[in-house]
Amino acid sequence: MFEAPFSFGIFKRAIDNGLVNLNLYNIRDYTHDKHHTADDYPYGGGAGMVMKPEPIFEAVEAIKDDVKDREAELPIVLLTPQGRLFSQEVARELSQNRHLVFICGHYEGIDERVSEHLATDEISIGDYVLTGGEVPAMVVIDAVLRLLPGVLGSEDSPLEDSHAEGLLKYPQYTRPEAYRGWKVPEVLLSGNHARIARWRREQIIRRTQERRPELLNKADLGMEDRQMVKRLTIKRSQVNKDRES
Ligand code: JCQ
Repeated sequence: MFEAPFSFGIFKRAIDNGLVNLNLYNIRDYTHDKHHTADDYPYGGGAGMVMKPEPIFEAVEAIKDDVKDREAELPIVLLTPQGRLFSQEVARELSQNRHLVFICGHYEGIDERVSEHLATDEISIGDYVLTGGEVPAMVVIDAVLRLLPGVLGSEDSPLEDSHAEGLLKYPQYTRPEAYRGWKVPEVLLSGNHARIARWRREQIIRRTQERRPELLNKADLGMEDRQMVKRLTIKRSQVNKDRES
């Protein structure tokens, strides 16, 4: 499951250039019985199986032994719907570590002693249920890797992402100038860079207010942006009034 996403493009290059290392540990390899049993019935009854603690503890202990760099902290991140919600801010925080360990659960859940006594961090990528922690781990790894120096060609481009500053991106266009009759906004062809910058900023604010209003309250906006929010809010309430009448 982990091979394909990191075998192409930017991440492949980062790995080939030695900027990052990804090591996979199979929890089943740390079982001791003939059938490599990693799960068992839940105490107290109920549907589904629960992952046993011993192979997970032993796998993580093997990782700790393999990590030579004893000075560095070793966060043990458990991907679970019960974790704190993942965000760009959490990605930035995780990206400060030399090493990260991700535990991917499966089945109906993991024995609670893993979260109590082994994991140092529990992260959820959102309020939905998946069949395992692998895809969430890939999401987190993707978001963290692209923040590491040198992983994206140009070193400072992650900061330019509008989601990095907590707002949605402005609409983007490339050639052709008209496609099936749909024209690129005239302002982008004007060559007037000040006008283009103003238009983009207005689009950012407008779309964020329409689609993700909660992001606007969190973002720390400059004076001009706050004035733009006010203007758009007034315009919108006027539009609504016109509709009602
Ligand atoms: C992560 N949002 C959803 C599935 C059990 C820890 O135990 C389990 C983990 C999973 C996978 O994680 C998610 C998830 N963030 O479903 C079942």
